[in-house]
Amino acid sequence: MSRQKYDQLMDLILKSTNIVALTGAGLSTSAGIPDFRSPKGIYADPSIDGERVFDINVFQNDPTIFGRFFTKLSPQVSQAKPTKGHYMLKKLEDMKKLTCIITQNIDGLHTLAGNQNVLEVHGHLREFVCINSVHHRIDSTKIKIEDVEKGIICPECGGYMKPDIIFFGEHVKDLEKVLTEIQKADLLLIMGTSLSVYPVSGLPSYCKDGTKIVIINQTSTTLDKEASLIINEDIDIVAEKMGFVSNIAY
Ligand code: CNA
Repeated sequence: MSRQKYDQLMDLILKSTNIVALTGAGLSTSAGIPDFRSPKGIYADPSIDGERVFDINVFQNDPTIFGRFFTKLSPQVSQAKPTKGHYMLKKLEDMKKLTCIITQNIDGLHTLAGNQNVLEVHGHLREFVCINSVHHRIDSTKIKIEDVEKGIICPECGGYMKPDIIFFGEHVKDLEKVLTEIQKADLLLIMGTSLSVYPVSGLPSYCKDGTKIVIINQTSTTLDKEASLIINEDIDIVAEKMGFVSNIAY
């Protein structure tokens, strides 16, 4: 990657006062959590039925398909630590440049890195919630992972419980706040997402006129034509080359 692209990125950052980051699974691959669509991603695993695993209607009838997937994913997430890419965003917040992170990730690593204003639009794994009522919740630490495969039963109503993440067919979280934040952005920093999941893929269209869009992603995305700058590179390398993570010990 030419140095010129990093200089362009720094220039855009320095000229901005309200950066909003829109992040996806690519930010956490170097932490050992696979993404969906890369060659080694979750959808490439033949033991996982990618079409049905996050389908809420399937889950209601048979929680074991998701349960088998979760049993694999959960240890990967609980052992993961924030990456250089996460710390780059923490640094931008400390510099009073970054005002919000809108993430599709469910791994909680932005918060672990110390960022304050994180909107987890696809939810998180910290709690299990009943499919019948959002008020029936259990702290995930109280759930034995080996029980998830056969289905966790809600102690209040007997329905199935799932982690508080969004399945296909459910509404994303915090949409109003997300739109407010994105409309304030003067720079939208898109990192580690193929932008192929709706409605997040449509969020950049809510930016006000003149908002710059930067994409840092290993492969092309559906929004490349709209971007002021595209860096097709490993996010951790970008974070290092930009000098944002020099003080982090790994
Ligand atoms: P995706 O469609 O798998 O896209 C990920 C993108 O990241 C791909 O375009 C990759 O090329 C790119 N990428 C992977 N590693 C790197 C890297 N090191 N540096 C730069 N780019 C990289 O995943 P999306 O996030 O776009 O899709 C949204 C889904 C994925 C959401 O529903 C998430 O909940 C879901 N997901 C989340 C996690 C997590 O929380 N860590 C893991 C897997 C899936």
